[in-house]
Amino acid sequence: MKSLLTKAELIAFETEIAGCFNKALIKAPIHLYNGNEDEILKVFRDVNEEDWVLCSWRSHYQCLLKGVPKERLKSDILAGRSISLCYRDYRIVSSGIVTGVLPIAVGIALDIKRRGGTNRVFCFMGDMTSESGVAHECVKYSVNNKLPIRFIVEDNGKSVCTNTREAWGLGKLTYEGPPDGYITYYRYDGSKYPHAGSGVRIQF
Ligand SMILES: Cc1ncc(C[n+]2csc(CCOP(=O)(O)OP(=O)(O)O)c2C)c(N)n1
Ligand SMILES: [Mg+2]
Repeated sequence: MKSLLTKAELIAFETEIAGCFNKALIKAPIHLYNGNEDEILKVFRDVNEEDWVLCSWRSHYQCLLKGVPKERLKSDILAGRSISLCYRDYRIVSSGIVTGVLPIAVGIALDIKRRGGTNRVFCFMGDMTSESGVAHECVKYSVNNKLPIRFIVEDNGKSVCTNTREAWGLGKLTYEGPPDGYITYYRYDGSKYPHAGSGVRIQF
């Protein structure tokens, strides 16, 4: 089996970054993960080196699990790049724009299919992103054109401070449910960290 970082190592990395942020060492936004370690590790057991991983503004775990060395990642975060970490050499693309990476993910998957490649695209998105028109178009296009892509919907119930289900009048999210070949959905409790930062108001 592939050797991935452990749950404890993932949590320790975010804890270290939270500490740096609270000491005002990072003069840019950061978004931290907590509570989704078991689920994201399960996803990454299926991700290979040649696969592409597309992420949102919250992507430290994906970078670590795709193989970006901890020190390189930390130095990029300290340099203010946490919300848009991109590593061509590790096939990772992230964007701080809500839905920004979704059409890019679909484009990469279409290119792989046209070239007859065997690698795949893994595209992560939050619950609110998953209810956007862009997400619905991207999933529909990918499913109907049988693209080599998997969408991972990470549901923390919120978009910043807005309750996603209340906002849309939904009892259940559109893609909520067991894995179906194109969508992997999981719920996690992200309440340890606020939407951005790590809980302490920093004066630079
Ligand atoms: C186009 C655009 N609109 C608004 C924002 C501000 N914004 C950043 S994250 C976010 C919440 C998205 O919620 P969700 O998709 O559930 O992701 P989560 O952060 O909860 O993982 C919003 C509205 C943005 N970055 N880009
Ligand atoms: Mg959310």
